[in-house]
Amino acid sequence: TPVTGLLASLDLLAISQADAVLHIQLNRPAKRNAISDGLVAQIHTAFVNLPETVKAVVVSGAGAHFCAGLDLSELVERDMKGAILHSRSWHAAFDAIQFGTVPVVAVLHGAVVGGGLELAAACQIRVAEDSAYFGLPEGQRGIFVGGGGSVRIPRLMGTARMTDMMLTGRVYDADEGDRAGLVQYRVRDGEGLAKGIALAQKMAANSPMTAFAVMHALPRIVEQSPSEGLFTESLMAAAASNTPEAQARLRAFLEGKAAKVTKS
Ligand code: 1HE
Repeated sequence: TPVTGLLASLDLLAISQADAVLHIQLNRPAKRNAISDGLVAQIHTAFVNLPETVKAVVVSGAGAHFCAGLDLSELVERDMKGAILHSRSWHAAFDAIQFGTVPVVAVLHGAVVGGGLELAAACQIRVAEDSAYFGLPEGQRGIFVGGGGSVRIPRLMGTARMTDMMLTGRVYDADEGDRAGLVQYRVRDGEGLAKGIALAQKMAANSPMTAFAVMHALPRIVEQSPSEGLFTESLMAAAASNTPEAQARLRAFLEGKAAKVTKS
């Protein structure tokens, strides 16, 4: 169903909602979904204004590619302050994804390059179709990542692999990206959206407190010393289990009313 209100007026994003899952599609196919200043602003607006009925989001790209990265036609010479603020506007938008209200699945096909890979890296789950490929052409363009890539991408694939991609222009195909840790799921062409929606539906059915803990506590615990991390974990565990929803879910399992853990 089309979304009404503020989100409906975002012309660079096509937005629709089915039950608790919102689908946000980058919608500049003629420019291979290159991220202009306007698109960064709309991504930020969308993620800080998600309706309360939304419990998970799927992000995909219209046309033959997920995203060609920074809109190079807007790469004007800026003074130091302006350039930093430009990069910070990307950080704000992608932080609104990573540390937002609900988990996000990126469905990747075709080019996932530069800022497109930075965007994908801010999402919790990445699904790659056969056609997906990953590159960081900033090296060829004479620039550097500015959308959080140097923080997020090494945490997925390791510093050595990212260094190689940036210095040699190496491009990873979907299987290589999978093996390197860039994505969690690999599907055939045309199957990404259905997979992304199915995963989003599973995530939407979780306790909101669990989703919150995984999104907001886990990445921070990973940054802490083991001693601080263990203590933060205990605090988060205590907060999560002391909710009526957790109590009801535990009771349901003990009464044989909840699903068991099974293979696939
Ligand atoms: C663009 C952009 C763009 C396409 N900015 N206009 N990103 C890059 O260095 C990637 C540059 N793009 C490409 O390598 C290719 O376009 C693709 C592999 C993504 C797609 O190829 P293809 O053959 O399907 O399309 P195309 O013919 O190259 O492009 C179609 C149109 O989109 C064309 O414009 P037209 O007016 O001639 O039709 C292209 O100019 C335009 N287009 N990509 C502007 N990126 C916060 S820092 C982040 C830093 C970065 O992201 S650097 C990496 C930038």
